[in-house]
Amino acid sequence: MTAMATLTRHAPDNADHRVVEWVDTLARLTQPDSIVWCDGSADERQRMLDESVAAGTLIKLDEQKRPNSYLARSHPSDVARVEARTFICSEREDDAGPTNNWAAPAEMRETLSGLFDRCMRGRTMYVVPFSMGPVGSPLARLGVQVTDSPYVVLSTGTMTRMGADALAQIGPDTEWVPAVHSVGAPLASGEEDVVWPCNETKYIVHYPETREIWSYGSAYGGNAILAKKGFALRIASKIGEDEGWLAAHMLLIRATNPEGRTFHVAAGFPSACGKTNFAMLRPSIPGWTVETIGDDIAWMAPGPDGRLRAINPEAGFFGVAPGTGHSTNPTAIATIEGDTIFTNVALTDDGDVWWEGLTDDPPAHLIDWQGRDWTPESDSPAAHPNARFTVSAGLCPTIADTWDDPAGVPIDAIVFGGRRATNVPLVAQARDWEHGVYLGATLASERTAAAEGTLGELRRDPFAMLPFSGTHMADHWRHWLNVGEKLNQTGAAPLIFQVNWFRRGENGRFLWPGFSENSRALAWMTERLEGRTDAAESPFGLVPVDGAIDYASAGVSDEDWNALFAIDPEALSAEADDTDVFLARMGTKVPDAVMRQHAAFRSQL
Ligand code: GTP
Ligand code: SPV
Ligand code: MN
Repeated sequence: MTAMATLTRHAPDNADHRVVEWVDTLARLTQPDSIVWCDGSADERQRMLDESVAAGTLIKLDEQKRPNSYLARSHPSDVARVEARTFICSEREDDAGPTNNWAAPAEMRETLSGLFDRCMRGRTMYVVPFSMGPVGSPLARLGVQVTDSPYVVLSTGTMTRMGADALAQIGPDTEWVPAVHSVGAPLASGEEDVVWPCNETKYIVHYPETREIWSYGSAYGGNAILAKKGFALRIASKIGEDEGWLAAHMLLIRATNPEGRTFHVAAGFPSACGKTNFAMLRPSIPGWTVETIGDDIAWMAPGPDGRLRAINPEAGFFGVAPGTGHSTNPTAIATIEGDTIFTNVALTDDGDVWWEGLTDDPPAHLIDWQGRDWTPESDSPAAHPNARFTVSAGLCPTIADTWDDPAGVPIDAIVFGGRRATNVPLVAQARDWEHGVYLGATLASERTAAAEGTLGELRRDPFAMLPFSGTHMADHWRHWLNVGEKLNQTGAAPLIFQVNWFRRGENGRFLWPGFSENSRALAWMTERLEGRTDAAESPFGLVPVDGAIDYASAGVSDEDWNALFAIDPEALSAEADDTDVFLARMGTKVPDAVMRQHAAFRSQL
């Protein structure tokens, strides 16, 4: 018997033979030293945490200050998603569309076979079965990732339902998404490992038709936790289009008004634009509560009653640390008191963590995210701007008791938002579903540190899905129009809104205080749902009438309030011109409805 065959025999008895054969094939290609089938148990997790500490990949934080928590420091070149190295390899280029990098599948498979050849030598290959969504839910989907990164196994263990229960769901006829990941850093015999192995060459590759993911060279976030953006957005957006449901880069909340009426809201903002914060909103308005269901991804399908029902396919939060503090997001701070893996934050002298925005005053001395001494006089930030925490959703004090309901929750409102210094009002309601799709399709936002690229640059980010669509973006829009039509026929389609917390005044200051005060925009949306308040026409849709939102209690002056809704015809006309260019770039597949809505926008100016 060959060594490899011996290794594969460690597969659990109930493992589906297709999974076993797939693992076997990959083991022959990548030639790891050993194979571990992950069962998702607490013992297994502790063992991997201990091993990672011994290897230097994780630093154990002070047990009193931050129980059962760890710090990881990535390689300085591996700190965010690499959009330029992310590929959608559909059979036809036209199915990937102008917003995605495309390569012919056959060509890409050849490139990847070369890269993956013997790439796990000297390492362990972990086999990581997982369920996106509650195990056994009709809305859940299964996947198996192989990876040579223990950090990625630990992350996937938090972000998904990982282990034996998920594997047991895979029978001979079950669909599952195979995901292959390697850091691309084989070890020669006797070669000492580095703390964060990765490779300068990176490929994050998706084959939407065959529902496969291959990722090489990075261990960071969405590049490597393939269940998340790779599966739950890129592959799922294609599955959703084939099957009639929506995969969305959206948070999910349940809001309860003072009368006890509940509303479910899904909100799509681009990366690092406030989803986690809105998902954990602590309303400033007395009598309101907001509970968390998800902070990044929603899968939404028309339910048996014709209403749109949503699940959070994830099981944890991979949240942005900088800017998260007691005053901005106390719920997140409570969530990460312990049992958290932090990545690229700073280390305090007493074994705790710190990042810009955690406290008003920085500690006098820190070890920065690259392991260097840091003081408030240092001229680079102590934490990387895309530093993150990884923590189980169940630890969030505001988690809704329905967050893992296998049947999902019924959606009342859908919200789009971005970082816009100008033009876009604080809140507006789409006139109907078609107008809402137009608002989502033309969404723009300033670039953040969540991906490599030029910070602050204004770019189109349709549906907050620019880096996450597994299909042609215009097909994505048509699909949303189709789902809306179906909802309008059989049930009630949710109302659609657009928000902007980031409009700026003189000297670049934010006009709106944001965070807890965002509850005022949320309350207005629910009042629109209930038909309790009138709205006024604007080029962006329906906006609050005078007195509908108590902005004075949010500390906002009349002048700033007006500025939050100000219409500058010249600037809007320039924006409409830019939208012309953008829609032309999307090509001939742009639905007529979107063109019609754009013409209507222009005619309003
Ligand atoms: P991904 O996980 O990358 O998809 O991002 P996200 O949308 O969940 O982003 P998150 O909520 O973590 O927010 C990122 C940054 O936005 C943080 O630095 C926050 O401080 C900031 N932010 C969130 N809400 C507001 C707001 O209402 N106003 C302002 N000014 N900043 C905000
Ligand atoms: C995002 O960038 O939108 C994230 C983080 O949620 S990552 O999982 O790295 O994509
Ligand atoms: Mn995200």
